[in-house]
Amino acid sequence: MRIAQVTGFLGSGKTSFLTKLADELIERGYKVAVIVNDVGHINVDQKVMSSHGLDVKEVSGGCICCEVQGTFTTTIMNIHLSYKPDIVLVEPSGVAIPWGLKQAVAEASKNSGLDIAHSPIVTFVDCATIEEQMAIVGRLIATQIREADAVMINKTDICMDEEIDNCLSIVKKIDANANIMLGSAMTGKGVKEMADLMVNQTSKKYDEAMEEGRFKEQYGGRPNE
Ligand SMILES: Nc1nc2c(ncn2[C@@H]2O[C@H](COP(=O)(O)OP(=O)(O)O)[C@@H](O)[C@H]2O)c(=O)[nH]1
Ligand SMILES: [Mg+2]
Repeated sequence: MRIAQVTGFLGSGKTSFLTKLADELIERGYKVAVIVNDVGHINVDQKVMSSHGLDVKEVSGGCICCEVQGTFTTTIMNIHLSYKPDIVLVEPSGVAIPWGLKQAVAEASKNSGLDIAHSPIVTFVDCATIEEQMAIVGRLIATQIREADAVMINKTDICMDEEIDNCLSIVKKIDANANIMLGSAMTGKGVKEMADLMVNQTSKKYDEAMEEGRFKEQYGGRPNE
């Protein structure tokens, strides 16, 4: 079983894109399940995805990466037992960071005894609003970009070439080596590319010492401290 997780701020297009991605993977013959993690009360994403006939499980009560690892393991076990998917797509809350997500999967893998492969973590960026978002939640977005295995610049369908170039340079300034894809959940641009990535590659291994060092550098302490 494979787990494919995305990050990206609220509204960047994760749900819209994952719905298209799931269709593509199903077309390729994979059995797909979806886990959404919502910190709010009404889970819109789950409704959208269920309406596409996807098997959606919800993990609520906090962010997957810091508070609900126990629940996450149970959910993954249950999905495995009841549905036996090839790929589980996970959309965490908008504040999740890749380090936490990798840790959650590593824990789930250890606790469940399941052999879980981890697809590259893709961070979604909203090309149309990146500038405003950087001004407000810049540090979070920078962390999401820096720790991701790949970055999807989404909503390119509504952006001019200059806006796309500007977004590219913002992302490259944060991580010069970022593996960047351009996409649109609206037109389906980038869906096949992301499906290839999810199916054929694995996430860089989670390295606690390195990640902690990096976290300290950025935030001056460890998470939950
Ligand atoms: N034009 C355009 N709108 C998009 C695209 N992806 C998502 N949206 C819209 O952006 C809003 C937020 O999308 P959603 O998938 O819910 O974002 P999430 O919060 O990251 O899951 C919705 O109104 C979507 O219809 C895209 O590629 N192009
Ligand atoms: Mg969503």
